[in-house]
Amino acid sequence: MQLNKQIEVGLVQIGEKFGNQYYLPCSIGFLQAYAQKNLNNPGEFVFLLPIYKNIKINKAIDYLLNTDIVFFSTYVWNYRISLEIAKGVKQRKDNCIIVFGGPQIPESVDGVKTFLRDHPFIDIGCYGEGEIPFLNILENVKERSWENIPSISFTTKDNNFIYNPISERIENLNEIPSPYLEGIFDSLIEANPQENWSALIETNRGCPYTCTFCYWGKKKRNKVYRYDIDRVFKEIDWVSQQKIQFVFCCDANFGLFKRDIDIALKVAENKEKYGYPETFSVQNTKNSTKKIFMIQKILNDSGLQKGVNLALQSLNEDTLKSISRSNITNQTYKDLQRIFTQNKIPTFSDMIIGLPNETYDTFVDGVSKVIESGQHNRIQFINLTVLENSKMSEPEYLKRHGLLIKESKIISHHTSFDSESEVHETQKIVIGTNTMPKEAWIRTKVFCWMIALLYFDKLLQIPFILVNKICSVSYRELTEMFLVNSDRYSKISEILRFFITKAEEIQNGGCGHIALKEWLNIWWPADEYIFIKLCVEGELTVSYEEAELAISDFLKQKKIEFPDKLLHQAVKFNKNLIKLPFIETDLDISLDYNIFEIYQGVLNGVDIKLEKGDFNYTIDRTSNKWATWDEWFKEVVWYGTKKGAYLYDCKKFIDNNKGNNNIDFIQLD
Ligand code: B12
Ligand code: SF4
Repeated sequence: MQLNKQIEVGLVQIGEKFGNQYYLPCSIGFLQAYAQKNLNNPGEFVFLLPIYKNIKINKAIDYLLNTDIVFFSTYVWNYRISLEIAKGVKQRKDNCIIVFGGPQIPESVDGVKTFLRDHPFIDIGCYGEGEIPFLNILENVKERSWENIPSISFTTKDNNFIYNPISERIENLNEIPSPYLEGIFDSLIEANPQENWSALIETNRGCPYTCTFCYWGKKKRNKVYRYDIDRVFKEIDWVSQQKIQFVFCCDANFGLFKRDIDIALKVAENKEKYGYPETFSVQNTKNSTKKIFMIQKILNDSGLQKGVNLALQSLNEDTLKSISRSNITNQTYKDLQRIFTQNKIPTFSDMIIGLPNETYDTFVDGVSKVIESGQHNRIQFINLTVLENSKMSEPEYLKRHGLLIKESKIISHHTSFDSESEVHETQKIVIGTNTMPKEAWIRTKVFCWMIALLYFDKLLQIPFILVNKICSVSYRELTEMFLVNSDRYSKISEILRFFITKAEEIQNGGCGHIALKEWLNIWWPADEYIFIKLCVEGELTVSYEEAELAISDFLKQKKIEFPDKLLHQAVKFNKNLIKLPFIETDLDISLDYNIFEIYQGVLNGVDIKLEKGDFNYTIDRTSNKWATWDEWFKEVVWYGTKKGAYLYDCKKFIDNNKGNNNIDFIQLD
């Protein structure tokens, strides 16, 4: 390194494209902002614009070849591509210093030692908060002396491994300047006018909980430190002025502090005033019904959030204990579900497949209960992954719970199928445990896809709700009817076999999604793939016939009294409510039972009794129409996925519209 020349600093934080947007590379921005404020001689350094997206590896290497030092910000989604770029830079310029940081860098002595030995082209691995080490590395770059820098490990020239313990966290976060307000991203935005940026806002750091599957769930990250509210407000103004549509709040527990209500109000006020941000996505705090409700009401009323994620992960007490979440009560979940339903704010929930001490039975019973407590929009079933630095990644924990891990490709659903991607990122998926052996994991996974298809994609939600309400057949039993291979239901059996193949594929390292060029060229989750296939290939009718037969067989076998006509009409009604393209008319429909009222009652948490009579409805199939399959794939299946908004609106039939050209009529027998 020439001593009189400016030091060129390369920055890499590769993010994924969500829709048509990239996140501004926030983490690297924090580091640069902190260094620029605190460097003894900032003029000695030139910071290149960061590489923020997946570009060709050679292009990235060429871009970095003049640098003296390159910092990589690494997460599970950009780890391998970062390694490839770093290796290439080092091969072509061996005096360039390579530094890796971010949650992907092991914090334990053994972990980081192996990491550095496995990747000899990396000079320094940095764990934990990065501001102080980043600054110190730059201050010492000319001498290359890293001995006194906290939170890093490196190998000396004579091949000695040095581990410097992780430093205390920064208590006064206001010492870290805001990358947004300091203009760190201004030239990046200017240089890339084609991009539609999203932003991340951090109002505090830390999480008081200790969930074993989470990077944050460690004692050293337990204390929550806050930024001054003025600064947070100024950042919100900045994103509004930059016309940023999507903002994600990094806080692990939004709503933990009373001031979070003021923050939500400020974002809502800005949306009203400037039109931006359009969306503000937060992760709710736990155990605080009132604050969560108030915040979500503000966000939903202002259109900043469309639906609330009520994450619960598992309902099984033993599981909650073993993942250290027993202090996060499911009662809060239930209360919130009820309040949101009453206030007509849509919710969806997360449940994780493969957690310790979970069995097939506990998991699917849990799913049933979540639906019964009011979740009719969507449960997102998430595969458990083992994250670096989490409690779960420790050998003793893995052994104790018999976690079987498969390294498999990371492919997020609804992202573009990119056949030219040079590197595949991978994640460690749990595909079996002591209590859920591999076969049981497959059964669980298949159950999840089946209930997603039948219940949350709304194919059979109406008959399921009726049978559950009138005869107390659980949602588990209703779904398990479709998990039987039988010649009598060949279509259903074909779907079942497909799901089993996809689950096996995950156990063998695949992703379980399906991408088709002619279906928007994006990755579809297996249930949505089947939903589309049935619609596109005109197979809905036969599937509904089989479904009716399967439910009827089950009820007879169990000697459960349920009128055939009621079942038939519920199935047919449901079929006619499925949104489809190319339809130009509304549909009037006559039923002999108050099926729609009962259905709506359950969705809204109101008890309505079954009645026989003359019930006429109009299905509104013309307020929203889709003229091509592509439009329908996108607007209905993809964008509607979280709420499972796959059914048309329907209202009680008032005028006698029969004979009107724009309305068809069917009488169900
Ligand atoms: C915002 C966020 C997202 C956003 C987008 C992130 C993005 N693409 O930029 C969304 C919502 C899309 C997302 C999704 C996911 N996320 Co996320 N997400 C976060 C979150 C909440 C904030 C990250 C952040 O920017 N924080 C603010 C910055 C300043 O902190 P930081 O990134 O940790 O950086 C500091 C240090 O790590 C360090 N550092 C970072 N880089 C570098 C580089 C150098 C050289 C140095 C020295 C230091 C350093 O210094 C920084 C400042 O102190 C974190 C949790 C959290 N609160 O941090 C999880 C987190 C990053 N996500 C995580 C995960 C697992 C995911 C998912 C895979 C979840 C899933 N199962 O689907 C998906 C996949 C995303 C994808 N495919 O891109 C994990 C990552 C663990 C890992 N080893 O990578 C985290 C840590 C949460 C967890 N559960 O443990 N996520
Ligand atoms: S999962 Fe959420 S609550 Fe649990 S430790 Fe991680 S951030 Fe905290």
